[in-house]
Amino acid sequence: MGLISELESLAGELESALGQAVSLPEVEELRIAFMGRKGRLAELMASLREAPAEDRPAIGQKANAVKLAISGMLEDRIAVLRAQSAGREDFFDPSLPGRRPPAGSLHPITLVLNEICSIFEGLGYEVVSGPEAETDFHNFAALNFPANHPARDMQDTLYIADEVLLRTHTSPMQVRSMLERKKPPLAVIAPGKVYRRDSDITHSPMFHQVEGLLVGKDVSLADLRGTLAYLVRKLFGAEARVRFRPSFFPFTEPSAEVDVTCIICRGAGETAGEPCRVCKGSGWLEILGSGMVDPNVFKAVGFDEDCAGFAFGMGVERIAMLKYGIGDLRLFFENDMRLLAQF
Ligand code: 2U9
Repeated sequence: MGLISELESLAGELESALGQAVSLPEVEELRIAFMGRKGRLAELMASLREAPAEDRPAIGQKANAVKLAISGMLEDRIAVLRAQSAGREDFFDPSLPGRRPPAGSLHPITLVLNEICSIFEGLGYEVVSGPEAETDFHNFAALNFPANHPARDMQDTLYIADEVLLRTHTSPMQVRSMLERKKPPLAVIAPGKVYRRDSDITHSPMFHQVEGLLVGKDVSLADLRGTLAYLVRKLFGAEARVRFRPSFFPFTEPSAEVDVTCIICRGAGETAGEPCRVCKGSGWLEILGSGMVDPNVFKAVGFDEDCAGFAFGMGVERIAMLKYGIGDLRLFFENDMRLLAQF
């Protein structure tokens, strides 16, 4: 580009930069950048020496005109900004760009809840939600908890009245779904808040669960295993494997705790020759409880004795800690922007 056209485009550049400048310091910065001793104009003038002698007068003339034009533009902008800041609160410049409000984001627990729900929606499950204050029947009795079961104790459960409590799991929603549906088949997923009389570094009095229930004919433990293997591969990646360990819950028989291959050491049990710190060297992490629905549960909701079903439940905070590498449960409840802004 010739010097003349470079000089011409300088004025245009400053004009658009000034349009963005909303404060006097910004205008001053532009003045220095364009008209300062080492500014854009000075730079162009310095190369005047290299121009052919016969072109120099024309270039010099152009340079003077541009200098005049850009100092005029700077002065005009300064005058506008001064008028604005001189207490004229009614001053409104419709050409100024709007200020973008900071965008929020979803809480990591919500992200994991949504992800698990959509995995099961893809399998045809219906997402159900309902009351957090529940009756003893929906939370305990229908789920085959005996009258003297320790979980029913005031020490473990938050009671509102004699027979009314804050649900200790989302299972009452599956009880409600079965009562509403009256007969199989049924496949529901119940996400939500649950409450327990528990509070220390690794327990919060409120936390989140996702539970699932599938009831039909000839539903087997193999269906449960396949479903949970599918879930962990969606959640943790195609390499993730599951392992079942025998366990006990009042509402399932048989019952199993489910482990996934450690997401840090991928099941090896060690990283760089040291025992893996996340799985403590075992190569496995516990993430779920599950089992075949106990016939007593079907009896309580009036389902035929010959139906069969599986159920499972998981703590969402635990899954989110593993998935995002969050080491402390309390971080989920403190609403510290330094954590939340990362999602
Ligand atoms: C009905 C029948 C059966 C839901 C199940 C578990 C196993 C389980 C825990 C995981 C970690 C709770 O958040 S946690 O502490 N859950 O181990 N839950 S089977 O079984 C049901 C639910 C409803 C009608």
